[in-house]
Amino acid sequence: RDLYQEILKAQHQKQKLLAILLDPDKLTLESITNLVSKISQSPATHILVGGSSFEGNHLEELILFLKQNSHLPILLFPGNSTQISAAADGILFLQLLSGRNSEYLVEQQIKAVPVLEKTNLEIISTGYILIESGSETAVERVSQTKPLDRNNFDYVAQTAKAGEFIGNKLIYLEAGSGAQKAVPIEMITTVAKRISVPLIVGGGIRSKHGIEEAFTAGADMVVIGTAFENDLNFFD
Ligand code: 1GP
Repeated sequence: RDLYQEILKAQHQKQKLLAILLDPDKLTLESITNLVSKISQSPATHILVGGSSFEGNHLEELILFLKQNSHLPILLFPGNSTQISAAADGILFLQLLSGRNSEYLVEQQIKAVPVLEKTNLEIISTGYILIESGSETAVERVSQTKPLDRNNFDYVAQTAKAGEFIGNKLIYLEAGSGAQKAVPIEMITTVAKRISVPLIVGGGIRSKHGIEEAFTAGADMVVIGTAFENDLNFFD
């Protein structure tokens, strides 16, 4: 299975992708049975696993359980190099393009290499761009970086394009988990027009309308975390 080729194929066929983000920090292994059956009934096409702060405690168990009970591909969405498990299918190998902290531009990536070399994870280079969203988010706090101005569409699009030129295979526009305001729709349109690699959008999207708007604007994949965490019936 080649997850990136599947994403590209979906992009070309204009089939929109929906990822549910599970943060191991906020989940107990007891709650997960119910959660997995809800995910199976939902329109989700991917499961992302990760968070900004956890230290990878029950990551492996969580992923093994998900693998046994769901057919959806599982992509790691790591906050740092400790959040890697060989049990997943692939990893969004993130580079925080909006920030100027070398730790998240290259240091964590170097630390991850010896771990990744022992796995068969599909590694998908992803330019990760944090957008200002109303108040400080966990990504901002943990990475100690400033998000990009939510009104400067052109600079954000230029940053995304630089990621593509560097070799990022995906671009992820992130408002931050639980963000007050999601990524502006017009920004999604501007970035989607400028880049040719698939575009992921997430953070602060709380309604079906919000998901549809992001798709219409040009997002290839939308990520939903908090809305599903708070209401397991969100996708009903
Ligand atoms: C966070 O983009 C994801 O990295 C999802 O955000 O929790 O706000 O849905 P939410």
